[in-house]
Amino acid sequence: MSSLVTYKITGSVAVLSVENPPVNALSPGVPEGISAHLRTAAADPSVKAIVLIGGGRTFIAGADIREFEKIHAGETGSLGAILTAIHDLENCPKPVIAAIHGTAFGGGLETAMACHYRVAVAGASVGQPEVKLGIIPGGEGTQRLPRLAGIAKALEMCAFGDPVLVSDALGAGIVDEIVEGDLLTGAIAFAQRVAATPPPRTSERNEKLGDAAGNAGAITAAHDAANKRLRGQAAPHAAIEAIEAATRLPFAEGCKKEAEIFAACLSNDQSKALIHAFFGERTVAKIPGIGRDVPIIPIQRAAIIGAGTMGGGIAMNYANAGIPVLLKETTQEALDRGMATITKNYMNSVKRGRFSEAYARGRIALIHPQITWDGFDQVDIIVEAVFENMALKKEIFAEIDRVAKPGCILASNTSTLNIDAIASATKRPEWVIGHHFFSPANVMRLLEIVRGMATSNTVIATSMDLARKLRKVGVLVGNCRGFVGNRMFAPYCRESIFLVEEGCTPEQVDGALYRWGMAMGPLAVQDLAGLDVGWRIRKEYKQLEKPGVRYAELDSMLCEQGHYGQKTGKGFFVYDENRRASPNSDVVAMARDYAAQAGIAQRTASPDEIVERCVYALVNEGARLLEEGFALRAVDIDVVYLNGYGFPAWRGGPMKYADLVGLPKVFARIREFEKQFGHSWKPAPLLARLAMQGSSFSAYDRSKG
Ligand code: 3H9
Repeated sequence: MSSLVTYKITGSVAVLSVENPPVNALSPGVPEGISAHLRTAAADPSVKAIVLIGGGRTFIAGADIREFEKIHAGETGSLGAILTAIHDLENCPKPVIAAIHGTAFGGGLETAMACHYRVAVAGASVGQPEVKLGIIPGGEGTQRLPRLAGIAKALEMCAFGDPVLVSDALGAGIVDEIVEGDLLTGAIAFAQRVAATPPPRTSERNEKLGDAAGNAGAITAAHDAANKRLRGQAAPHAAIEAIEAATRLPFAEGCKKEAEIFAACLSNDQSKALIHAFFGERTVAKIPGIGRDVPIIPIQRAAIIGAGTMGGGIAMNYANAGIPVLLKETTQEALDRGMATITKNYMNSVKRGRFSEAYARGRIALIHPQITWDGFDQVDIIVEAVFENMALKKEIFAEIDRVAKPGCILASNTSTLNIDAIASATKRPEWVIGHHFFSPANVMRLLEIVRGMATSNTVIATSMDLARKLRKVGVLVGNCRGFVGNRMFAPYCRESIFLVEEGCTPEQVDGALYRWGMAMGPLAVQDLAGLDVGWRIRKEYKQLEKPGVRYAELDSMLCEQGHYGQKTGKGFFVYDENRRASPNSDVVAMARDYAAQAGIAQRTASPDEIVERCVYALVNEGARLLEEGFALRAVDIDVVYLNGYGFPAWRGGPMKYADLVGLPKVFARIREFEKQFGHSWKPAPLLARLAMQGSSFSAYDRSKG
């Protein structure tokens, strides 16, 4: 008998408990165990009813997503047993009660819906999150959920994948009762109450379905909402299609339709990309060589230096995590400005209904503004967030080295500067690390954690743990110019400007990438960040530019005319007072004149070429970072791009996207670009090697070469 599902009898009730930590996924052995124990219970005359519960912290959180990866890799997954268990549950002649705590997600909710009743504890949640993995419910959820909760609720849950709290699930009819106190005791009591009544089957309940004509409006509205909220994704529409089938087909035929759509989604690249993103977010937390035995410093108090846009946003992150934070500026005026922005941001969230006013005030009270170093000797971490100037940063680190207590982490929010050089201003470089937040720091999920030469394992492990507490995705990266994200972003931006210099309009360039799935086009992003940032850096490093190499000039030309992007109202686009963009015809004329003078041929590039030029520039630089060891794995690069740069998750991230296109194809195209555009397109040696071997970035392990 399966050890993944245990069997116990309490009085006249058989209790089946799924014991597959950490989340009781329906891995091979679990559905088989459920089916086997159901047979035992059905055959035992002393058993009058059955409870299905999850051991540990949750009910069943879904099918085992690793099985989908196996199917993607061409192996056979074991999903058939899940459907068998679902049928066995519903067809069981004795009432089966699902007892839910934690999460009943995906195949877990489908299992619960095949039971005859569902009871849950108050903190539990249910959901059909499959669309977040690029698939649809495949355990007949698209046919049972509308029968329990009605079409509108089923559309919302299956097309958008967000979890539903038990109180809401009770109102919707998904859950029959909320249990106060111990779940198992409550479930057994419920089972005893219903033991004598014939078990109701969800598949036979048609009263909430309505008909195709009556549901047409809701179906159309759901497609429209999916186009807006989940632009470019196929699975939400597929889920809507499966639910629509429930409105016009008998249950068994609806299930057949669901199976067809499920299989089509599973063979789609979008599911490969989204499953890669799901595991990627969890993989980046695992740092080779830093195990669970490395001690983590509890961060109870923090301090931030600099109350500008970044410093203020970082302070909000700490406050949101309940960590009191000192916020230091050099003048009272700058401090007041910083605190006013923080207060405004919190009050905007109150207006939008995200926080209550009391909650926002409580968070603001955790931020202590000051112009002195008072209390800096008490904190567990100091984060420097002043503007990018090495001399200033060194001065600050020398000072915090003097004031900080031993064992305090000294972090810099630098986005480009050398962490080792900053650490050299202290006598404790092992305590120095980069914490590169992304703007707006209270919104963007990415935190690049930059390891210096001397940074200790404890400081790294604490930073990774802290990232999670701050609700960020922490990615450990090496110390090179621009680290992972910005080093790759430079060639991406370069190509977008080259394309304009060659005759594309900014609307064509940004439009192609936006339609491809990027959250914003690259030129609009540069306008938002401020064109002057790159212009100033470029002037500082002018002496490093190589003769005979083409550099993007149009952004510098705009800056020389005082056009820095959104902040001056003009850049690659023109901005009105509401920051709405419209075309800047001067750019096209400027590009034409510059191209004539620099001998750059004018041509039109197709949307495909625009995407290839920009995205393959990311891939080529990513391959270099990977080979040089500045990124631990290809997936770390993907997670950086998915969480910090608006790269569409359903394309997997730049490296996964290249794997899905096929590295030989990407390599061949980059060689063509090299012939056409020269030196900047020299293929990364790792890309060339993996393409020749027919391998992939995902399979690459630097330690094995
Ligand atoms: C489905 O059900 C399709 C059906 O319709 C088809 C039927 C035929 N499988 O997130 P955590 C791992 S599709 C395998 O850190 P938390 C996770 O990788 C599925 N592994 O914990 C991690 O491993 P590691 C629908 C899974 O407490 C560990 O468990 N269900 C699965 O922050 C802990 O995870 C979903 O999409 C899984 N299903 O959050 C639910 N789930 O320690 C996906 C987790 O090695 N899961 N793992 O890094 C979640 O949303 C969250 O994990 C959950 C817990 C909220 C459950």
